Amino acid sequence: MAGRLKAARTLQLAGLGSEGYRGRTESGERVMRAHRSIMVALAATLLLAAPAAAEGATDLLPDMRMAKLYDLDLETRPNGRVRLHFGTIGWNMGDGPLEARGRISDPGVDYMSVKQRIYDSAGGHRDRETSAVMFYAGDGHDHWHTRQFMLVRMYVAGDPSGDVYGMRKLGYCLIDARRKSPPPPGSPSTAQYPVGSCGQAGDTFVRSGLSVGWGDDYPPYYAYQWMDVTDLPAGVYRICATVDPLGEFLEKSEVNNQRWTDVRIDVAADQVTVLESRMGAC
Ligand SMILES: [Ca+2]
Ligand SMILES: [Ca+2]
Repeated sequence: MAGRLKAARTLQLAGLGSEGYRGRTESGERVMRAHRSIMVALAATLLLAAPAAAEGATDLLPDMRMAKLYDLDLETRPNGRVRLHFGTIGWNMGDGPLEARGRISDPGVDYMSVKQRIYDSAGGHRDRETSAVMFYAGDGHDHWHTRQFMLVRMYVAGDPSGDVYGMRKLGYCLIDARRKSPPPPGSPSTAQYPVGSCGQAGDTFVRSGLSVGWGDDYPPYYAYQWMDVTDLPAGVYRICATVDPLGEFLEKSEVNNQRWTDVRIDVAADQVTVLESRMGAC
């Protein structure tokens, strides 16, 4: 594992990034800058008046769930700090895609406001405003991310209100990186939100998402897929992972977004052991 981590990190340092090139824009999205404020106001009005779905049609909602954290491992850095690495995947197991459409609505800001596009059974769709935002990161993940799409916290097992020993708010690009096996009904066999969906610097519109049965996979060697455990006393800890922790995206079920993983960590012995992992409230 250590060798793989090292090799992967070298790639990141070389500027290649772990996720590679992602640079797609939607044609025609750059036009009418001068009319944007008017367009935004008009869109808001239309949204208020928009029906939930065409008559007789039902929403095909996404349903995010946390996969098991994978490849947990300790890494000692050259400066002596110790990191607990982990891989995360959020699956969409719903009836329709989770589609996040980011747009810079004001030339004066450096983030994108995000709308969720919800498709329906009649072949239509509607867009709903969200409080989510996308930000651009050039840390080897050179594309736009939906901020805090996943939250990972670690505390002493059995003491959820006690001290937090590690926390990550993970921004996600949201692409069809991996298909669940076996896939659920309605899962497209090819990625509908491919590498490149998360755009590049300078883009003003991004259409990213997760198809049914697909997940965006953030392996343990990606940026921020670790917590500093240098001074952590040996013991059993619970890692609580939540997808869409702020409830920004509408889903078929909002109560299945958490998974807990109990791990025994002994930094001095260079050991981390997964004891149990289950989907459910932490
Ligand atoms: Ca869910
Ligand atoms: Ca949600």
